Amino acid sequence: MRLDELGDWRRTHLSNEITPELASAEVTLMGSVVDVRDLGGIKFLILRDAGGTIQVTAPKAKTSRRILAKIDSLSKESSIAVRGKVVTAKQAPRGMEVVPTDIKLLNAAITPLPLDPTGRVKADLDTRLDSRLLDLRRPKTMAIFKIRHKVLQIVREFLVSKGFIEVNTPKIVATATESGAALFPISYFEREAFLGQSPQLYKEILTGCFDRVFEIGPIFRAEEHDTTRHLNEVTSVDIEAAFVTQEDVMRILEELIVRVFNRVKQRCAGELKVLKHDLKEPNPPFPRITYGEALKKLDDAGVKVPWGQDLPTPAERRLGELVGGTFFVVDWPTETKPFYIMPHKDDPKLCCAFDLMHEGLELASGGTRIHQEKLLIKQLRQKGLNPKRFESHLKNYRWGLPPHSGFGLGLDRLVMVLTGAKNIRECVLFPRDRRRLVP
Ligand code: AMO
Repeated sequence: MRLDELGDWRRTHLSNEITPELASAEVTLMGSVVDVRDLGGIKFLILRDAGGTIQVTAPKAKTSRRILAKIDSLSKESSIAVRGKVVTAKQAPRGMEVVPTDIKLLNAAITPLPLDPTGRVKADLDTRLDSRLLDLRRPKTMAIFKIRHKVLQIVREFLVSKGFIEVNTPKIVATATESGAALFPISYFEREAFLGQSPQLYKEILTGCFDRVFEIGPIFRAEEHDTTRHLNEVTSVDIEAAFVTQEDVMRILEELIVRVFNRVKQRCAGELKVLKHDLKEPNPPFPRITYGEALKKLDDAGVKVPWGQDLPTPAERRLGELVGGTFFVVDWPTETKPFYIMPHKDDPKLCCAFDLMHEGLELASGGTRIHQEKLLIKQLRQKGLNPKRFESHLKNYRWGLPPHSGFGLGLDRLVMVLTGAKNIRECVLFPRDRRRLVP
């Protein structure tokens, strides 16, 4: 099929900008072919662009043979440009339609497609992820990523308003930070390096100059599990603040969560409707239960978790049912949490760490950090880590690093609960899991 050049054609309007005031105006639209229908005397072409869809209507009696033939030649999802006149039409889905004066086929899509982008033909998630571009043209998938985009804006607005500075730290690193989470080794010239598990150590150091920092970036976890809530590359919203404790950052997190739910409800009503998701806003203050209380509740419900173990996924789910809604788990065993978490002064078996749970899903974790070098070295040794390997980090503690606290919030999981998605893969453009490295 002969393709046309884009040439000097440029889009004048998006489909959602075609309003009654534009009646009789000449417009140029650009997008993809959703469908072509022939209803006897009229040919209809539905065009989709970033604004939505619009009907292009070609009455056979008034349209040139060349344009009619062109419409006939268009396969679904082909990339096109349409020049035409805006006409008011009560029967058209938007009340307005465009009568074409010229059409360009810019790139043709194959037939049949591996996936139906209207979403009418059901496909399993793997098939959808294999053809992600087509999947992303489905209204429901599109709605998830529009919400994700808004969440990022809301989070940035909020943190900046609280005095946080956005930073970017290296993702190629020399050491582990999160005990329990495995590292991805990479070859770094003649040395071994790793993909960063968390910006943890960098964000802590940066409190020594910027006072309050946040980073939204990828974290890598070489974990084998294949669940609906874990991936090997995720985006985390990390914050760290000087001169505050766990209590203060828990309040910041609570305010942030409430803000995000509220603003998404306000600003993404259309997307939530497409997703048929009735978003329930969590009520502050979020209840707090201790790790010990959580284990007791689970034990009473017949779920045994040995003291000192992190909560496995089934226990998290059950705890979510038992407590309900959004809540904090505090007073974790020191042995369960990473080396940088401050042990309780009176009872060093417990530490100043918290997890934020939402309906049985861990959304965030954080705590008060150790800011004294001696104690940090002791904790490193206790975790079986060699302080020598952390020398470039430890020296910062000799330069008057302030007391500080922070948290890491899983963006993908947050988007899951905001959109009602049951699988984290729905909320990541190109997810990375145990089996998937492409697309
Ligand atoms: P943690 O390891 O708990 O803490 O990670 C923080 C949050 O990131 C998300 N997350 C994940 N989401 C999906 N798949 C995964 N494999 C995965 N791993 C983590 C979760 C989790 O709550 N440095 C600390 C944070 C801090 O203390 O500031 C850390 O990385 O939502």
